[in-house]
Amino acid sequence: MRITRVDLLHVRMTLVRGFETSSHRKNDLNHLLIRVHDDAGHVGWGECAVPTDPYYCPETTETAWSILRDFMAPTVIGQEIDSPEELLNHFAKVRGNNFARSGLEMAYWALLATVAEQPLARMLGATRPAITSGVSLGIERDVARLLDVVGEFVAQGYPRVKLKIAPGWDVLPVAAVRERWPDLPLQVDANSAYTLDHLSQIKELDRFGLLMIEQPLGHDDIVDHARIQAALATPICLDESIHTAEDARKALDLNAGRIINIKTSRLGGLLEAKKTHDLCYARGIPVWCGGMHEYGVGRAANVAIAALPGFTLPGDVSGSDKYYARDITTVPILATDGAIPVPTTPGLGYDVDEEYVRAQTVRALSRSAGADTWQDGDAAWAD
Ligand code: OSB
Ligand code: MG
Repeated sequence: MRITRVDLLHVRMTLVRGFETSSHRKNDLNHLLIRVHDDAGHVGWGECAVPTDPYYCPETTETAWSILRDFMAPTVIGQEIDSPEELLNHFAKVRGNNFARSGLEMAYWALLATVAEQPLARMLGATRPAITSGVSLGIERDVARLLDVVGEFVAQGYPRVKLKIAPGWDVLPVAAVRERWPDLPLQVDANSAYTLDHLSQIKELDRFGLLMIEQPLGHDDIVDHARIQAALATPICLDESIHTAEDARKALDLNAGRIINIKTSRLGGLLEAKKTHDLCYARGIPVWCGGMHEYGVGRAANVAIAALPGFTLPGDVSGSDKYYARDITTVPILATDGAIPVPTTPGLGYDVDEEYVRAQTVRALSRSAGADTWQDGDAAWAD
């Protein structure tokens, strides 16, 4: 198919509940939506779920905006492109910038699935009729509040809970949650807040029967994670350190962890996410789908990829209502008793509420084949 136009939207949304990790607290998100058009009038939506600040990864809303505008989208507009591989080849020279990459790639997958009249999940090779969804809960002011929040989501039927931890907020809150819910599948995520000097503190977490400890050490480390894994009974799960399927292979070869968190955005797209899944599946390594507080478009893609057979652990893909009072799809993506059904309709499986997206849009650009510049504002909303 020929890509005739790309629209780039910066869309702001406010979280229902502020979210605090070891690095910072956030209330608002500034993700980018990418819409690609083909010459037959089809469109595909993608989401670049990039954080506003460079505290989780080096990318930010601003860097993703400029990389997509100047270095990625212009290479595909006007081109005949017949596969995600081919799409990615057009801007393969761009190093890193995986969040930006994944947004454009997702839009192409959505377009491809729409044109092929197939559900995205099936195109990716998914087999599950529903995914099991957990919740990721931020750092709270005190343990009593955390227990209230955990209680709220357990009552909603979420079968697995992840707690954010940091030095000074680890053993105490974990012990309190474990005491209240002795059998709850529970895991923790440090977002790189610890060093090898904290080994004895981290080892204390071993006694709580956690499913895993996610990314305790440096965002760019796999070597020291292997040392810490060797000292722990609890499996280490890698998030920040893994940007490609090759990174996952190297980490697993080094025994830097026993579980991989697959995030489409961090891996630069659904194709690399699938490759990472396939590698782990072949080695018997469990994976689960991580999240970046995606809006409905990115969430729909997460549901699709998480339906692949190797996603044997509950993920961080919760219902829209955990994040937003109103999401950007016409029908919100909801979890019932901790399960989200995998759509069987063509494309993403969820329609975008364009009027609402427009209301939430901070800035918009559109560029058509043949044009040598982007057009501001209204052009992005033309049919
Ligand atoms: O480390 O998994 C993480 C959110 C933003 C940045 C990093 C992470 C997270 C989450 C939330 O844990 C997952 C979600 O519910 O989308
Ligand atoms: Mg994480």
